[in-house]
Amino acid sequence: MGECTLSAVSEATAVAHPNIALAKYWGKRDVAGNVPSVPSLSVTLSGMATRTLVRFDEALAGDRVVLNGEPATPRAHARVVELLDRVRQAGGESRRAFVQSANDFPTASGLASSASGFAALALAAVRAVPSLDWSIEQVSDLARQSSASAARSLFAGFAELETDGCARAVAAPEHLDMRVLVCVVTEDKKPLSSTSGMQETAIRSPYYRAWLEAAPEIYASMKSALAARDWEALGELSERSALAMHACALAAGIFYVRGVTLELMTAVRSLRDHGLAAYFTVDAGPHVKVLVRTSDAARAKQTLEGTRGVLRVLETRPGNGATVVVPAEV
Ligand code: 2P0
Repeated sequence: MGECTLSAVSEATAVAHPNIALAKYWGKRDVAGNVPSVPSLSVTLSGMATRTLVRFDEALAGDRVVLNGEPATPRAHARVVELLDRVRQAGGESRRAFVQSANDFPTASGLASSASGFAALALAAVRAVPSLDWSIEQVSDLARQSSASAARSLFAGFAELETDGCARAVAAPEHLDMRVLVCVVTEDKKPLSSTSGMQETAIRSPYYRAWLEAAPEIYASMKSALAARDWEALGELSERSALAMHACALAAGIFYVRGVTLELMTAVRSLRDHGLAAYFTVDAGPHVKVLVRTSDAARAKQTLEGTRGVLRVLETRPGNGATVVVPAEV
């Protein structure tokens, strides 16, 4: 019997932040192993967070999962248990767990809640098993198996996820003077999960092959632009990646964008026409994330807030990776 089963209860709480892919991942090379077909490059954001407690407890007969104050749906419960089972298997752990997780932003809406959620869950679960002494790369690999984008949220600042499934940090948060204005346009959950959207795209989009060719080129150019701190190139490549991803999905009949999404994209272009170097990106949801320099943030925010259909604009910036917090901070 392992050391971890000696005590009745062991727990850890982790905080993780969403990350926004600037060079997008869309499509899986290995569906069962959840390995992406294309490399991606992201920025982890402070200003939005998931907080997750995992408590292994001898007294529990089964895993109990509470998400945002409610018992998890059967599907969410199953995804959490799958991750816990991997941790139990690796750590010789037999106890069931109580999991409590909450986001301070809308869930499953295209704001990368699965990225921060699975990053926080993976870190808390691993650190709650005393016999597991995993590196952050191992925790990232565990998170990736549940949600590929989550692999990137373990790392601070700019991170990448390669097609071998490995994620790593590329540049520190302070590498670039950047704000990300997250334009929230709905509190609703998205009608189609990213996982299903990707599968449908791969099967039905006549442009899927073109995406598989274009995405690695965009990623490689973006990595160079980031290294060179070339703001305009980074911004243009971010737009190109988002547009290529959405065009590819759209051709398969999958659209995450709404009217307000297009209005915001147009507003960003208009800001640029007026000399403000703002660039957009859009994930698997209708919200628009706008990249601006710090000195332009207030002006851009005002324009975006004034666009009809925008509920609010969150000002975020490149931030920390996932961390374990002491219970007093919870
Ligand atoms: C990304 N997205 O690179 C892309 C861009 C959304 C648009 O990864 O199937 O929750 O669990 O690996 O990671 C969102 O999908 O999907 C995502 P799975 P995930 O951030």
